[in-house]
Amino acid sequence: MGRAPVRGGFAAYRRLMRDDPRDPRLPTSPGFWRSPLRGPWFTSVLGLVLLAGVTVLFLTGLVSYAAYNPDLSPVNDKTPGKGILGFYLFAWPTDPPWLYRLNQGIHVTLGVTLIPVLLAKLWSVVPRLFALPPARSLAHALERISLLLLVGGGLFEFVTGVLNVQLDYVFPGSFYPLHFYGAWVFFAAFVAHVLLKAPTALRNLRQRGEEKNDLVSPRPAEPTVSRRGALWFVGSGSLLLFATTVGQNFGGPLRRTALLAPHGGGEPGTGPNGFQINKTAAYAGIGTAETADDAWRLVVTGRTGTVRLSRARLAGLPLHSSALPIACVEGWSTPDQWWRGVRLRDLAALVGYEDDPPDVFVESLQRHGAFRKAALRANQVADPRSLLALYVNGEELSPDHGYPARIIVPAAPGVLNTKWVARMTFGDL
Ligand SMILES: Nc1nc2c(c(=O)[nH]1)N[C@H]1C(S)=C(S)[C@@H](COP(=O)(O)O)O[C@H]1N2
Ligand SMILES: [Mo]
Repeated sequence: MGRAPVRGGFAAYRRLMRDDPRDPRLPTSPGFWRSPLRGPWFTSVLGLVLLAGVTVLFLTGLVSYAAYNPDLSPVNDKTPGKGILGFYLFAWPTDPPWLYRLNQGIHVTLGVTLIPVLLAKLWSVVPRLFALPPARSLAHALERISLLLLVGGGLFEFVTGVLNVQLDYVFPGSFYPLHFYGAWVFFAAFVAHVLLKAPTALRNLRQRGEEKNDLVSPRPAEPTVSRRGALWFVGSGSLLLFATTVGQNFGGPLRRTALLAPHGGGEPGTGPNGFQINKTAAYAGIGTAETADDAWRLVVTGRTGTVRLSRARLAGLPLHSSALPIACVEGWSTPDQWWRGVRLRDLAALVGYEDDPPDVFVESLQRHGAFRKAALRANQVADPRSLLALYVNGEELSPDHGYPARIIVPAAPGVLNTKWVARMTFGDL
């Protein structure tokens, strides 16, 4: 009993090597693949959808990476070995304030929506994965290697992306390099593939698939659905994923439609602090003793030395309001919240930078975790909407949203909006 599969496997292997690789019982044979849906038209339609979609994913991904300002300071840089792959980095702007929210919303929502298209595309060409001989010529060998990078890279990017969005930090600290380097491998193979295949794909579309190719089964089974029907099926799957994901880009009732958005983290509850929480105070190990008024001091260092400010002193400084969202790399974002606090550039002025705010290095009370410190660039410090917030929506910050004080900067990714701030060091980084 237990040995049967082994012998079966061995027998199959012998058939493959000695007898006939065209035996239709083997996946190496075209006759093994019987779906009448496979063919040039079906593959080309899906391929062209992916051509547009993957290009947008790649570009929004690169932009998202630039938003971390990784070239500013090693603490922001999750991929220190990137070398020339960081050629395009630029100083992330503070306008429009919804820039990161839009970019990352598109990246994650589109990525999730394309999953059925990717799977259908892979299914449509799977016979080629098994085709023998492995290579007919050097050119054919190179093409197949590039296909392995394409398929492997594509699956890798979708899987790491979905895991990061759904399970948060399954890759402690290493999601960024994996997803970043994976993206370059995938996209390089993707570009090569597009250059090779796009002319054929366009021709196939014009000819409505009348032309035959190796994807067409030589002994097709009875169709149970038309090719158009199958495309509708894939499209409906995408639509369903879209409809159950897109709500995480919004607040209120729309957020509740995001059935596929991650759950089980901090429950936002209701009231002024009732918007999405990334890491709770409890998770970050922030206790009430260290945030109490008599214990907590903000330590600000700069050109003229160090000042220590109690929360009462901070609240006595000129306070300003700005309406800004929180937008996380994981794709969720909140609508604008009303933050109130001290301008970052006023804090810079306290330590000797009256008219020329420099970069700042921000540290949290939090002792462990990748996001307990971040660097902000001079343009972010100088923006009058950038605050060390004490209040949100007319109330004290809740512990989960960063009490006693948190950073909020327009257009920046959520990770730069450090919570439970303890120390700010101004000076060019
Ligand atoms: N100290 C600290 N600050 C932090 C984080 C953290 O883990 N620790 N998470 C960041 C991330 S990734 C996001 S998206 C925002 C979320 O802010 P919110 O929980 O108030 O919505 O906080 C940021 N600030
Ligand atoms: Mo985040």
